[in-house]
Amino acid sequence: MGGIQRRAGLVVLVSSLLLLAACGNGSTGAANTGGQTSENTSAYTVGMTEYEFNPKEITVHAGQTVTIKLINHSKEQKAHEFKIGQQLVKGGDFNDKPLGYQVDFFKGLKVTWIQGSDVEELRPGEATVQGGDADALMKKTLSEAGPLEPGEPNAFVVSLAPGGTAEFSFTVPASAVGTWEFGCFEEDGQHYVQGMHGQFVVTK
Ligand SMILES: [Cu+2]
Repeated sequence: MGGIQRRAGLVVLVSSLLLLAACGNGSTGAANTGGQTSENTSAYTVGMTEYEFNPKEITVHAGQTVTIKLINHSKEQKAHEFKIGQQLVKGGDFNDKPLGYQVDFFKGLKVTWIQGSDVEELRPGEATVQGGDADALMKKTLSEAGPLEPGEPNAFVVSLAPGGTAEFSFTVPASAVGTWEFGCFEEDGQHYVQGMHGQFVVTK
């Protein structure tokens, strides 16, 4: 009898592990609006188009390892980018162009680069970005995209050509608890102005 109970326990354990594995791998669904969440990891697929992100709100927990997969679904052959921060910064002759955020969510974080295709720009800002072809992409960004625009805060940013994808992960620090924003500032901030931003909420 003890043997049967033990085996039943093992079956439950194996099933739970399989379930966890299935959750961790998520992010292939076309209509993915939420994260596949287990206790310490969550994965989000974030679609980018004119001029919005889908989903528009992401909620994560401090201590979680979060994987974000970006897909540029542009129908107008436009590049789109992804930044997370607080305190909008504007520039331009009339101080009316959103350029980014004063506070970069990724500052001091370690970002693991998993994969990317048709990546136009990968800037580390003040994050440490490692893995995959991150080094080559960052070098390419420096040589092709050049320095930041005047007044543009130095921040972690991924910009994708139409059809491009990028996948990266990071662990959310306890100090990040609060409400952040993610946004796209392409075309002198016009994408942001047209509504291309969303909420990134970090709970305890
Ligand atoms: Cu955009």
